[in-house]
Formats: sequence, structure tokens, C-alpha cells
Amino acid sequence: DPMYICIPVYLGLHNQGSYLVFYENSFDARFSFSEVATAAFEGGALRYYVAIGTPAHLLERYTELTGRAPMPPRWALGYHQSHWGYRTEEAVRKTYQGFEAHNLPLSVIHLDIDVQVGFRAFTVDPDRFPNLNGFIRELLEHGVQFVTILNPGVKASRASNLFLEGCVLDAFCKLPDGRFVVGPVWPGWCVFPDFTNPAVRRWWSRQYEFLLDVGVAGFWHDMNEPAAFITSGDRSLPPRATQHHMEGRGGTHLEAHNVYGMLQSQAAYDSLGHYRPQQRPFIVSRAGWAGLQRYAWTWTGDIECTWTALRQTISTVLGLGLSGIPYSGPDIGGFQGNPTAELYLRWFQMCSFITFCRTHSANNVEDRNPWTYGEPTLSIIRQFLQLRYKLMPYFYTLSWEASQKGYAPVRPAFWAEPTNTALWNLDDVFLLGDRLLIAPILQEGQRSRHVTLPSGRWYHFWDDAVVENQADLDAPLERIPVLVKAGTILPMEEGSYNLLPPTEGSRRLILHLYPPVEESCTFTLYSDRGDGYEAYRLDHFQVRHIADGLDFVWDSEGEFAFPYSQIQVQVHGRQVQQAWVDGAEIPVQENRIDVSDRFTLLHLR
Ligand code: MIG
Repeated sequence: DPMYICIPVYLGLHNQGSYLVFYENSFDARFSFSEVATAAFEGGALRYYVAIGTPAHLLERYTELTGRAPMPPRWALGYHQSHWGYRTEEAVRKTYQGFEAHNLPLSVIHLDIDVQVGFRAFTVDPDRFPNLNGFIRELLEHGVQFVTILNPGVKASRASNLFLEGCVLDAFCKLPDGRFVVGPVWPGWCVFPDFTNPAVRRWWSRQYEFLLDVGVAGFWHDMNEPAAFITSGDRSLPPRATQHHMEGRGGTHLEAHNVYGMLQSQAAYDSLGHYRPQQRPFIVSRAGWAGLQRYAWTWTGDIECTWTALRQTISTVLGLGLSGIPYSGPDIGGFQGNPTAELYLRWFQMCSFITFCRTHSANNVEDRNPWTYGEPTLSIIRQFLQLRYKLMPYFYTLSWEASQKGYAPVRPAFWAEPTNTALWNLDDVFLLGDRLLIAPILQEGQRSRHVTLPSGRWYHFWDDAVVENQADLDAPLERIPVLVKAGTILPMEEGSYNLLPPTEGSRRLILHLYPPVEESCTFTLYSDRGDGYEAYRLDHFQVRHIADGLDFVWDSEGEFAFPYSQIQVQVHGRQVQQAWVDGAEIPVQENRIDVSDRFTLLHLR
């Protein structure tokens, strides 16, 4: 369903080399892929870019052109809880207290349109949220950030200041005869800001200031295709009749539609950068186009609570990643309806490894929290959530890589080996970075599954069993197959689960070493304060085979102080008898080596 996001880019895999084609044209278009690929646009210029090379190279080139996602605040990589139906402060308080009572990590709560007055953008109902600023401070004390929704439609009423200001500014989209384009959305009849006009974006930007002062951490842009409640014909603005500024050139909605939501997100991004320059913006946008990644994350919209929708998530998230958008994810459990405990659990297990990890659900469904389904679901979810937080150094480093190179953390299996045709069609597994392969369970009652792997040796994450090429792997309810490539240094952390910045020095870094089959492997770990634009550091690890064992070499760059006070190296897939840290022997216990401090050379035998 092309309702939310259309990006005219495609990637072709080919034995003689892969390629990417991007059409710089936002008009309505039809693509078809058969013997030949065709693209037909309703208007605009024929301007396109072709790149050839590996998928990694293609994404680097494509995002050189359309932009890369900046570093998100670290908390955004934690777990988000949302529901259309948290009507009061008390409902939100109960939610975060539930996470605490059940010993579940939580980083963000999203508030839907029920917090608003008459569903109007930038409002909060003071009767139900009498002291929002105080309440947000309470949440922050528990390590929880507050994100709230807003829609672009402005209620066409002289009782609305936003409407009056917009009229004075001539901010709203009009028909050729000068009348407003109006459409029914949540607040009633609405008019639509023309975000293709820079003056309108500046005006819209100023609206966020007040909620930022109240302490809102980020914004969730919904219905910004824009969508209207129209049951027949266009579910958006009339494409040919709606007039747009188009940065001064003039145009219609036929050209503006696909960029509308992205430009709204640009306005928000600029706003957060302006009014809160010490913190990184966090915006989620349902709509977008090529380049949305510069401003916002996205999610897969109003999906069903079915196993089919769970499976569909993988190709959607992979497709978004290959289109330059590294941060996306589904409503865990689906939006419309009630998942069974098993479906919710399997969905949760998968999303623990997906960048945007959020449970959300519609207003007319049963509560959906990790504890809703009782045991054993709760304990298994807790284990996966904790695993996600332990993997945070890996996730965060992948974010840094996305900001530098444009690679999405969640990648198709063929990314690891583009010439292996057995991997081209796989849409039921994904890679997290280059090193982890996740094989979710996508069918009810399934307790094992077949996995096809990129060549080389892989280790089963749960028990270190060696797997190569393909295998049937166990997947009891307690786990889904997760494989680690030989030649991996996987950083995990232990300590706090609420993602307050890891500067207190109370945290332990565990470097899991899965030695390379031969020669050497490297990993660069990125760390910083978790938000803002200050110092960072890079820790470069290299492990290489030498005559009598392995050498683990560590060097660093950057001004940010090393954020861990304890370091452990855990070796997988081979026995370690003795270890020396910078020449001095140090005990080895069950393949674990506790090094008191950073070292330059760890020798393992
Ligand atoms: O007409 O704000 O996709 O996540 O909960 C539905 C209510 C409007 C659609 C979003 C969904 C959100 C819902 N919204």
C-alpha cells in the first residue's frame, strides 16, 4: 500500500555487479519490473542517478546524495512503549510503574492524540495533564523520555490561533480559485500548511517551542501524507487542484505529495536544533521521501495483528534501510486487533534486534504491555529486552556507522555476500550490522526453523554451536535463532537498563570474541555522552592469529573518557588456557578474562 512513504529508488542484484537507480522526481509514478524495468512519472524532469558496486557502496553513494541520519540520542535505541489510549497522567504513570514493578527496562513513552484538546496539534489537555512539566520531570527521574504526537492538519476554526496565524501568513494549501483545501481529520474540518514554502516551515517550527519548554523529548508526526478521512477517491489532498509554493516555483500536490511529510519533519528538526541545541532531535514521521533520514525515524504504520504482518515487517524494514532510512520498525504485536501471547512474543523477540523497538496499539484493543500475557511470556520478553540493552554499545556503534556511511543497522542477508545467489531472495532473516544474523519465528506453533547463511563459520549465540551454510535450528518459545559470524568482537554492556548516559563509570563492558577462522578481525566501538554534540571516542580492536595463540590489540582515539570501569573479554569457540595483559599474566576463568583496565595488547593461548 503506497499510502505512507514512496521513494523512487531501487537496487538490482546482478552476477556481474549490483546497481542502484534513484530518480530525483517526487511526482506520482508507476514502476514495473519484468524483463525490463520501467518508471513512468506524471510530470517533472527525467533526472536520475545510477551507481554500481556492492550494496554497501551503493548505500554510501545514495546517502551521499540524499543525506544520512544524524546520531540519534542514545535513549532512542532503547525500548519505547506506546498506546492510543493513554488518556490521563495516571494512565501513563501506571505504565512506567508497571515496567519498574516487572523489572523491565523502558526508555520512552509515546502519547497519542488522546492527550490533546479536540485532537488539535500542539495542545495538551490541562485537565488530564495538570502539571505536564512536573510529570515529565518525574518520568525523567525514572529514565523515561516523553514523546508526543501531532498531525499537520489545522482545525479550520476562528477559535484556533494556529488557524488565524496561518491565514495571516497565507500558510495553507489552496485551490486554483483561492479557496482553502479542506479535509476531515481528527479535529474536524482541517486546512493543511504548505510545507513546501520555507516561510511556512519557519512558522511551523516556532510552534514546537512551547512543548520543548515543557520538557517533551521528541515528536511523533502522524497523518502527514497528509491523510484525510475520505472513503472514496483520494485519501489525501486533491492531487491536481491543490496548489503548492514549491520553494517559490509553484506546483501542485501531484509533485508535493511525496515530500509533504518530509518537509514537515524538516521544520521540526530545524526547530529542535534551534530551541534545544544541546540535544539531538528525535522525530518519528509516518510519511517521507528520499532524504527523510536526515530528519526523522519512521514506523510501518497501521498493520494487522497477524503472522503475515509480522513477516511483512522484515521486508518493509529492509526495504526502508536500502532506501537510506536506517531507523524504522513496526508496532510490536500489530496495530489493529489483539495478538495472541505467542504472536506478541515472537514479534517482540524479533524487534529486540530492530532499530525502532516500540509496542503500539489502536484505541479499541486490549491493553498491551510485556506483562499482559503473564508467564512465561513476561520472563522471556524481559530476557530479550535486557539483551537489547546489553547490546547497546553495538547498536550505538551501528548508529555511528549509519551517520558516517549511510548503512542501515538492519540489513538483508545478501549484504554480507552479494554474489551468493542463495541469499538474494531471503526475506525471513536479517543481519544486524555485519556480524549478527537474526532468524525470527514467523509461524504459529513453530519450534525450529531452517536458516540459510552467508558462507563461512557462524556461531549460535545461545550455545556457541558452529553452523555453516544451512541448518535447522531449534527455536523453543524462549528464543529465536541468532548467529554470530566467526571473526566478531561483539561489545555488550552490563549495568543500568535505563540508558542514562554511561559516564558514571559503574558499567562493565564485555567484549565477546568469536575468533576469525584465520588471519584477523577488527571492530571499532563508538562512544560518547549519549546526546549532544560534544566529544566522542573510537576504540579500535584487532584480533589476529599468531603462532601460539591470539593477539588482541587495542588502540583508541578521541577526547571522550572511556565510559566503562570494568572490562571483560569472553572467548567463544576455542579454549583459552593462559592470558597476558601487556606482558603480565592474568587469570582465565572459563574462557573469561577480567582485565582491570584498558590494555594495548592481550595475548591469549
Ligand atoms: O486515524 O493517532 O498510524 O499509530 O495511533 C488514526 C491515532 C490515526 C494513525 C497512526 C497510529 C495512531 C492513530 N493514527
